[in-house]
Amino acid sequence: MNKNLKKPTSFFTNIIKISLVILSSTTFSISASAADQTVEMLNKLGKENMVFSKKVVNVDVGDTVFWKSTKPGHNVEFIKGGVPVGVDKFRSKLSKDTEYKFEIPGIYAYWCTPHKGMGMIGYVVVGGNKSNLDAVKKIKYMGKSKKIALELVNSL
Ligand SMILES: [Cu+2]
Repeated sequence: MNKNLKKPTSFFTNIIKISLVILSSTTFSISASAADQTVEMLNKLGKENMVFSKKVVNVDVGDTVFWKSTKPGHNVEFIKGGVPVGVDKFRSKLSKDTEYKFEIPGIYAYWCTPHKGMGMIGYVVVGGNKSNLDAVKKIKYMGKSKKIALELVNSL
């Protein structure tokens, strides 16, 4: 009799063990996303007009960047040729919060579509990978963004 009872007991013990493993890995993945970043879309920051609150953001692979539409009229658009190979187009709606989960390492250059010639540009560096820096340096910026881009790219 007792021997027959042993099997179900160990079966349930194993389920508890497996559940604990799943629970602990879930906890780990929550803490691993602590490097997520939030960038605000602003009309003014100090002496600057039309800016992202952080122009350069460094994240790990798998992290998400959130862009907050603090002031309306802005968006986020990845610049053609300014993102790692294999990354799809990304252009968010005007005046809306948006987010992007970065899965491919490298530099991501982006701008706000209406203000791309007014210096409203930004960069996300994923996984510390700068292998596409030469391509990013070749981006043709307009107006006020030219000088700002040059300084930012040299600081990456
Ligand atoms: Cu803008």
